[in-house]
Amino acid sequence: MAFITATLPLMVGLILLFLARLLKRQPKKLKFPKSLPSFPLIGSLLSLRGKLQPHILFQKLQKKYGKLYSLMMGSHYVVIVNDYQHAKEVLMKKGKVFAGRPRTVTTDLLTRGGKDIAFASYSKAWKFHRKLVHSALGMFGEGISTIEKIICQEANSMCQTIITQQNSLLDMGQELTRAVTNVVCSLCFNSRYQRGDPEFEAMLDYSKGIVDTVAKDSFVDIFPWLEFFPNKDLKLLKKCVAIRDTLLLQKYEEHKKNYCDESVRDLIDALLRAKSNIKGNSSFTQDTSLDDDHLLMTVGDVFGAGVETTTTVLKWTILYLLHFPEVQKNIQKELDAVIGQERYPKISDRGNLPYLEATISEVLRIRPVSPLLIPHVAMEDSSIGDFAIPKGSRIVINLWSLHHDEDVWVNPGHFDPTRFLDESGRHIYSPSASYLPFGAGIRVCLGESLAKIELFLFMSWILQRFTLENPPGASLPSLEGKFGVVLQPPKFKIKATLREVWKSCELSDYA
Ligand code: PLO
Repeated sequence: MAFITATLPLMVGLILLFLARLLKRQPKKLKFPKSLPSFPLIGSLLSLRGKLQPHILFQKLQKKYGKLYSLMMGSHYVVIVNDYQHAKEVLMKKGKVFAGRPRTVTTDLLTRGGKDIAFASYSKAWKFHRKLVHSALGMFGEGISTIEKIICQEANSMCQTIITQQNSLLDMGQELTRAVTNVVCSLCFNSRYQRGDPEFEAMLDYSKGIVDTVAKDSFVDIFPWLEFFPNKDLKLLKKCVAIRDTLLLQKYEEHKKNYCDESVRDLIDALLRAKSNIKGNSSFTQDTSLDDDHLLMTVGDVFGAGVETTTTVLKWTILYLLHFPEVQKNIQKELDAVIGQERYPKISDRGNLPYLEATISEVLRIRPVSPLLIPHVAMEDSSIGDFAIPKGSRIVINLWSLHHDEDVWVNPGHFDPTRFLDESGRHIYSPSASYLPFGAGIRVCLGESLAKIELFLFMSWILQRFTLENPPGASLPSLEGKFGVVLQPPKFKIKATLREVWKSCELSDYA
């Protein structure tokens, strides 16, 4: 009896422990996300009709279906995520599970069936290629000053052009595109374009064609069999991709001819070196190969992404400054106080210009470059929150919803850089986790730091010297974007005037 009394608490404890273990092992009851009505063949198309752009429509549908819901795009099961808790689970916590990419007709055309980085699905080979590009771009990491020099040279050349155009209306889009293109050209091909270069014009042309037709959930991507019917968009995309490929190949051949192991001049050289290292390595496998298609498509990605995204953000920034001249004045006040007129802005000024940094952050919030990111695919059966997600589901992160969430942001539709500043106004801070302009996790934007440096330097160079205004008498350009693979601002012209304080300044040319 005494034995039983003595061991009773121990036994009860053991039984409780056993029960607790058992309960823990019981899988959580998962449910499927609420779904939009869907029909055979057409899927949920009937609920997606109307004039609203997809990111705004998906945001609105939350009211009826909740923050996470599903729909059918033709025969594909798609889950839409509208809040940051679920978004972070997809991108970060379960990043590898959701690292797949869907194959679509248009992206397959652009990337030779997924031989690039951005649109290629997750695989060992993909991981290897991404690492290669990362370190190839990183080789400029030690040479951050090389990048700084390239950007400042382009900023200087752009400012020279603006000076000559002061009395006419200026399409800043063109100038910005050339400046940004030249930065990426230096990094990828060790070359640059002069104003009016026919190759540059051709590049602008094909890139516009690609942006207008690729990866925007067009019908042919939802119903792939449409590929076999006459299709104007697809014809344009094929033509533009062919022009791009000829150009890329030409650069590649030139590089192969002049390649020298000792001096790696740019991304192509770095990839060529990696290629020859791989060949010489006995542990070479299929997963660590780098064939010509992969190399070309990877360069195409870096080049395309480098140009289209940064240019788009710069255009949005200027567009917002036209609408909010007081923000422009504040930035100029800060530039005058920190840099003055004796020298040009440099990277190390970044920490001392919080208002400019806050303005760029706010532009990236209010008009994210990629409002729906690129869709992810579940590589195995999994879950998001309490929802079951079957293998093969496509997951769309609605970044627009995250950045315009009323529960998180005060008056999210309003442009207000000060939301990114602390109370003293002297330090930039992150007011919410519901902010992922570059995505997150293993597929986070490869060019994030380069982009941030470019945005900062170009904007500080321009605003140090010029005031940008809407042409007198003209109505302000719309702030509505056009959805596509990037969210495009409308075309607009501006009047740029050299600032009063600069009229008497003789600053030597940037060398
Ligand atoms: C832009 C047009 C180019 O001609 C080809 C190209 C390559 C990479 C794409 C880019 C385009 C658009 C922006 C993309 C980028 C890869 C990553 C980036 C989609 C289509 C974003 C915003 O995710």
